[in-house]
Amino acid sequence: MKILVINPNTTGSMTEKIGVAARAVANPTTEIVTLNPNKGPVSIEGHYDGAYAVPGMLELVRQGEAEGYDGYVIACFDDTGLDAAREVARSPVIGICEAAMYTAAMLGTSFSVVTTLPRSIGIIEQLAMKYGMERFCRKVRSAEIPVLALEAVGSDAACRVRDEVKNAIAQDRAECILLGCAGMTDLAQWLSSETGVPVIDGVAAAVKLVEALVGLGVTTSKVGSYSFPLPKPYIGDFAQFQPQ
Ligand code: 5HY
Repeated sequence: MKILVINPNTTGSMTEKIGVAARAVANPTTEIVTLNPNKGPVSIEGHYDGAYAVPGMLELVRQGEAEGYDGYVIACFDDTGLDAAREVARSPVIGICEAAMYTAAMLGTSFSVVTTLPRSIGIIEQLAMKYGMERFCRKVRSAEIPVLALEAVGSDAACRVRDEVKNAIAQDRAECILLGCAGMTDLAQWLSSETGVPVIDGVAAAVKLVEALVGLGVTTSKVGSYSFPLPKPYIGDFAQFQPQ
């Protein structure tokens, strides 16, 4: 099978890191392709960035459908544009936040999330409610680091994430920890061994869940919420995105 893993921001080093994590867990027969849009924010820190990441991300999903991809991962912990992507795709589309939450809910009775900036906390709390995970989610915490600090060699970002993970275990009674940013994907194994607690990386979890859905032979339902977009004119610069 062929899975397209999309980093919706436009930072290539993060896309490469995501690709390494995805290929590390993929089956040998699964081809992983990682892409990011050539337009949009270099990082997604809040709703406005997220909104302007969606057009470029959707363009990649539409191209993926034309090229016959079997499934998609949206590798941003805000699950940016997930529902819209499911409208344009028939193949399964999984966001890394939902993948991490569903996975953690099968490993313990509670989890906490450690994300980057405080402004992302509310977005992830809303996703927990959207996915029916509020009874598992103890707390969404911030390591108080910009997303791109995770790309800076020698930064203390990883240590700040580790410290907040330890706080979550000690203070929230969290039985699992979710890494609340795709840029943290390379920290999961280290933090799991440091803490003795399952630390879930949404990128890896999403890849395995896409493989599972493809293996089941199931695709996104196109009879309701995720029906293909209705053909209509889009005016101005967005004419290129209008549904056919
Ligand atoms: C992400 N931002 O996974 C999100 C998470 C965050 O550019 N990639 C981003 O920290 O808001």
